[in-house]
Formats: sequence, structure tokens, C-alpha cells
Amino acid sequence: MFEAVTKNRIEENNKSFLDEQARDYDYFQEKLLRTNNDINLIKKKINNFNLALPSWGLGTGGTRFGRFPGIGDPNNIFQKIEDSAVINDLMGATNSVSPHFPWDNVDDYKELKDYANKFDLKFDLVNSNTFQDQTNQEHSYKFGSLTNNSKKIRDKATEFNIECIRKGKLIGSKGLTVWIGDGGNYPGQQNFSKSLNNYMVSMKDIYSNLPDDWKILLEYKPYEPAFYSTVVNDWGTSYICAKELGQKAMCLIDLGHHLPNTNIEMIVSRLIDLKKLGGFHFNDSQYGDDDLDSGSINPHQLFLIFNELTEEKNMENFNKINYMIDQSHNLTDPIESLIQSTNEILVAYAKSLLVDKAKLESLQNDNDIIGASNLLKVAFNTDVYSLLKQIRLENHNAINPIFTYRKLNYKNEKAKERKNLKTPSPGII
Ligand code: AFD
Ligand code: MN
Ligand code: MN
Repeated sequence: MFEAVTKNRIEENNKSFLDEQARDYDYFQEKLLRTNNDINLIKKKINNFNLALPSWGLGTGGTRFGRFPGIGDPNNIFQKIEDSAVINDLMGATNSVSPHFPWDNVDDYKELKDYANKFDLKFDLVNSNTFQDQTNQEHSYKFGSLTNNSKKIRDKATEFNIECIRKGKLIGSKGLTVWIGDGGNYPGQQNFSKSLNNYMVSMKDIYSNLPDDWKILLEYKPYEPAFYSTVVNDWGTSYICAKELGQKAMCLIDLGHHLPNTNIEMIVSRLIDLKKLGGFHFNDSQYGDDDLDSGSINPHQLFLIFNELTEEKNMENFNKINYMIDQSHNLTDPIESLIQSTNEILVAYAKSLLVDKAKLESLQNDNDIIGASNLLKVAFNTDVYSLLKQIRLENHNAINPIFTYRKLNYKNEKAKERKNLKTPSPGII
């Protein structure tokens, strides 16, 4: 750590916040003393939490209407690693990056691994892109990839996923996330049963190439780019497929991949009990797969999700789940959005740890609805900013990361060496 932003630089900028922080944290500590909470245990849990950054979230995103690249945008995976290191040095909570192939293809994967290690970063799950054609691609994914009617195209998509596993092994990853854009726009276009069957045949092939210590995560999505039907449309479908594939296959919940008003925290609980919750893609949304910054629209939902994850019986497996951000930053500097989102996710986690679970259970048993609801509300309304700032201060990270980041003038400096390429980049997919 501190290869991208030096400790000195951070400590220098922390100085002006030390006084205020001491007072705020005193108050927080005093407040916690009045409850059953062990502050050191909470700190330890937060310190052990790791969130992966999406390589594709580091460049400016866009919508299908256009894209407005930011100043000093990274142009390749090496520059994205550098930007990720800035975030991790300031926040201390995101020590891994999740790459997307072929977007992050390089000539030498050992070099890539070493480069990331230099910044104290590792690689999280790898992602395969079969929802887009590459230049001069011979067999098109226009009508689907792993579920295409043509065996040739299905095989090509399958082989590509196997290639992602090979690349992932070289950079020390331990899993593959599969999201496909396959589906249809018109009733009658696709046979629901046949396409899901094709998916299973392709996935079984991919699964058989998975190393023993790897997992494969199945990401579902109800619509987009297909607007009438998608092949892996919901958590039930994803669960059935994961179950049939075997132990290493798990489900991935992307918060934006639900229809409005879906009770996502209940899906979390169901998948945990079914032993198939493998990972998250955090983001926020107002309407659909908006890929907005985590906690920017509905922080309460995020809190309720963590409240399920931190139930006593679930804590044992809490850190086995792969937590990741999956956002598209169309208007903001991605580094700032990712800092802010990381903080919001940690806020939700910290607040969920304040819920007295035993008390909640007894209130539920007594059918004390107001009591139970209030218990959650008190935790949700507790200001945990000073706790998170304290953790960062103790770890030599930034008390106020956005402030420190702005002082670095980082993107303007990078703009001198990074060309402002007008290449298309993922937007809201
Ligand atoms: C998609 C999915 C998936 C995919 C990403 C690519 O959420 O995780 O890898 O966007 O941009 O919507
Ligand atoms: Mn996703
Ligand atoms: Mn998405």
C-alpha cells in the first residue's frame, strides 16, 4: 500500500481533521458503551471486509445516447490498476480488482499480476464478455452466446469462458462470473426451454474446466439488452442452474438486476439458506439497471441487505462471499464515485453490526412489530461516519478521502500522460 499515494501525503491532509474526528469519535464511543456493542469487534469485522473494484468502472461510462469521457481517464488495465490503488490507499477497504475480458486482455499476464502486486492489489473474480462482438469477430453474438441456436457460436462462447479461466489462473483469481446478454425482444423469437437447456450444456462444459479451488458465479438479470425475455432472468433460475452444475456454482446478486420494488434482502436470505449466495454486485438504482453509486438512492435497502448477511448464523460464511462494486460513472470522476460508494457500503455494513440480533429475535417472537422495526431504525439512524473515519485514521488511510483526493490533483496530472481516447466504453449494460 501507499505506492500510489504516499503515507506522508495522507497524514498531511489528515491533520486538519484530527480535532473534529477526536470529538466525534468520543461521542460515538460513549454512545456505544450504553449499548451491548463491542467496538473493537466491530472494528475488526470492518477491517476484515474486502470489496473488489470493477476494472470497467474506472473509466467514464455512458448511456446508449452518448459518452462524455472525463479528464485523465485510464486507457488500459495498467492505468486502471493505478487508479484502483489510489482508492485503496485512501480508503483501505478495496484491495482487489475484478477484470473483464477481452476488455482487459494483455500480452503478459504475469507482468499484470506483478504490476498489481506492486500496489498491494490482487485480482478478484474474472468476468467474461460474450455480450459484444469484437472487431472482425467471425461468429456473431447478435442472437446470443452460450445459448445461441448455432452450436458453433455456443462453442465459441464456451471456449472464450474457458480462456478467461486460463487468464484468471495466471493472475491469481479464484473464480469466474458469467453474465450473458442472451434473450429475446419478441414473443415467439426464442424457445424458453431450449435456450435454457443450451445454457446448461454450455455451462457444464465451462464448469468442468474450473479448478478445484475456484467458484463460478451465475449472474441473473430480468431484461436488457433483451427486452422481452432473458435466459437467466431471476434468482430462481440462477439457483436452479447453480444447483444442477454443482458445489462450485453459486448465484450472484447484482442490486440493479431486479424489477422495481423487489424485496432484495429477502432474496439474500433465501440464497444464504440454500447455500448458494456467492457474490454481490453493488450499485444503486431508481428504475432498473441504472448502475448508480451504491447508497446514493436507497441506503436503507443496502442496510437491510447487510442486516441479513450479518445474522448470527450467517457470519461464519460472511467473508466467503465475493463483494464487488458494479457501477457506471457517467458524470462523475469514477475515482470519487468509487470512494463514495465504498464508504456507503461500509456504512451499511457497520450499521447492520449495531443491530442487536438476539433482541430482534425476541421481539419477533413476541410479535412486537413496532419494537422490532424500531430496533432496526435506531441502528440505521446511528451516525457511523466517525467510526469509519477512525478505522481509516488508525490504518493510515484518509480521514476525509474525497478532500485528500482532490488535493492530489490526480486526474489533471494523469491527463498529461494519458491520451483522451474516444474509444467506446461500457455504459449501462
Ligand atoms: C452488466 C452486468 C455484468 C456485466 C457488466 C458489464 O451487471 O456484471 O459484467 O454489466 O458492464 O450489466
Ligand atoms: Mn453486474
Ligand atoms: Mn448490470
